Amino acid sequence: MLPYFAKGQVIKGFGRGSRDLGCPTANLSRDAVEALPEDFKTGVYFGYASVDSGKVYKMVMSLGWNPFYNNETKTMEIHILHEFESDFYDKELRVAVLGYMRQEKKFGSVNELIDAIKDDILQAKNELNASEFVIYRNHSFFIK
Ligand code: ADP
Ligand code: RBF
Ligand code: MG
Repeated sequence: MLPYFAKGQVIKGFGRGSRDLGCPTANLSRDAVEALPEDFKTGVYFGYASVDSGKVYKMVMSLGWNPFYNNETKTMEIHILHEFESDFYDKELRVAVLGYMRQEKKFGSVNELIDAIKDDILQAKNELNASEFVIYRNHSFFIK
């Protein structure tokens, strides 16, 4: 199943990523979620992403129903490991999904979720330095 390449528009969610978790996640449009193979596992992944064919950055992705919040729809949410100057709603987001880290969990408190996300980011940063993954930064998928 991996690597998996996806692209779609960035849509509006509930605004919880930045507000509650201190971790903004760019939510991909429904067509991107529907294009996923049926047996594509929900959970937390790492890979690379670009906005509007700009620079390619490391990313972490959460795919699923956000059990902590009991979402009714499946979402594909990408946190890019880069500080952006402004929002990028409606822009085109491209992601190369390269590795699986864990299942989504229903944590007992928002702080446990925040700590888990911090660990995911550290793990992703490390894993993505491996040469087998670094090559994807220059993959033709990211070139307009
Ligand atoms: P929403 O629920 O609408 O997805 P979030 O609180 O999760 O709201 O914030 C996501 C938005 O923040 C993205 O759509 C994007 O426009 C913006 N954003 C800014 N920096 C980042 C980043 N590093 N990674 C992902 N999104 C970011
Ligand atoms: N939501 C969960 O309910 N359980 C999780 O284990 C979980 N892990 C996540 C890991 C990462 C790296 C990210 C970026 C998000 C994760 N989420 C998880 C999704 C989170 O609840 C969601 O991004 C916010 O609710 C904002 O939409
Ligand atoms: Mg979001």
